[in-house]
Amino acid sequence: MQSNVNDLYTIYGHIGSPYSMKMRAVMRYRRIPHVWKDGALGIESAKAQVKVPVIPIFKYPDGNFHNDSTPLIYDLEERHPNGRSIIPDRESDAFLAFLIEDLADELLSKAMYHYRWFDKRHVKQISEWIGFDMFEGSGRENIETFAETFRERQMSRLAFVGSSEHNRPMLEHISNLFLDTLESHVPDRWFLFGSRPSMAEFGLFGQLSQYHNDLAIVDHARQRAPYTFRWILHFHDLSGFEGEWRPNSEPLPDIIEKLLKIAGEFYFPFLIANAAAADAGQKEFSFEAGGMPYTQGVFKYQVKCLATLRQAYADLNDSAKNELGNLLEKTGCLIFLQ
Ligand SMILES: N[C@@H](CCC(=O)N[C@@H](CS)C(=O)NCC(=O)O)C(=O)O
Repeated sequence: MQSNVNDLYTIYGHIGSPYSMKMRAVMRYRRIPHVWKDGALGIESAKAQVKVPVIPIFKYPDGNFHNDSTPLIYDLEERHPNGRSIIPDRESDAFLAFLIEDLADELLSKAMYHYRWFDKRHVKQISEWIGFDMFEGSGRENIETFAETFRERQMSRLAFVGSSEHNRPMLEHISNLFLDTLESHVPDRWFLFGSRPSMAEFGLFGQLSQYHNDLAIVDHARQRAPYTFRWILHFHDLSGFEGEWRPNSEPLPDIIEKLLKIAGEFYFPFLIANAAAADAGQKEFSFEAGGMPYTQGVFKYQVKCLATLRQAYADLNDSAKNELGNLLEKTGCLIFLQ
C-alpha cells in the first residue's frame, strides 16, 4: 500500500540551496519520514504560505507551513524525541553546537554565495542548473529564461550579502580557514561532539555541499581539503549512522577551538559592526579583521543573530559557563557574548 503523502513532512527546496541540503540531511539522519519536492510550482505555492519566502519550506503533517532552518531544527527536536537528537546532551556542548551552526549559516554562507555568484564565468552554468532543477524537464527554453532572470536577481544581491572585490580577500580567507580546519579533523573523526552529528556539522555541511556544484571553488576545495570534500558527500545521508555524544572523560577536539577562533576573529566583529550600524540608522557598515577590510549593507536578520547568541549564553547555567570560560576567552568570543 502506498503511504499517504499528507502523513509525512514535505520539504520544498532544491539541491542548489545550501539550507535545503542541510535540512534534508537533518531529516534523513533523524529518520523523520518525509518527501522531497524541488519543482518550481511547489516551491512557489509554498512560498505563499510563509512570512519570509526563503527555502527550504516545510509542510508539516498537520498541513501548516514553516521555514528558517534553525527554529525548524529546534521544533523538530520537540516533536520527535526519538533518540536521534542533533543537540548534544551536555549543556556547554549544546551551546557550542548552536554557535558553530550559526557561524556556518551566517558567515560561511557568505563565502558560498561569493563563489557562486561573483565570478561571471561560472554564473551562467549554475543558474541554468538551478533552472533545470526547478523545471524538472520542461524544455531548454523554460530553463534558460528562468536562468537569466534568476542570475540577474542573485547578482544584484551581491553587494547586499557582502560579495565584492573589496571583500574578496576576507571571504576567500574565511573559506580557506573552514576548509583547513575541517581537513585537520575529518581524517580522524567525522563529528565534533562524539561519534554522532550535531546541528553544527549540518550547518557546515549545508554550505559546503554547494562547493561540489560551483566551478569557481570546486577544484580549489577538492585540492586544498580532499577528505573534507569527500566528507561532505557522506553528510547527505547519515540515516544508518549510530553513535554517542562524547563521554565526560573525553576532551573537546581541537577543531572546536579552531572554529571558535574564526568566530572570534571574523564573525563577532562582523555581527557587532552590523548591529552598531543598524542602531545608528546607517545603511552600510565596515570593519577590519585579519588585516582585511569588509563592507556591506546592514542586515536586520543578523542583528537578531547576535541577540540570540547573547541570550543563549546568558541562559547557560553557571557550571556550563565555567566549563566554557577559558575556551571562549582565548578564542576571542567571550567579550562579544557578555
Ligand atoms: N535563515 C534561513 C535562510 C534560508 C535562505 O536564505 N534560503 C535562500 C536559498 S538557500 C533563499 O530561499 N533565498 C531566496 C530565494 O532564493 O528565493 C534558513 O536558515 O533557512
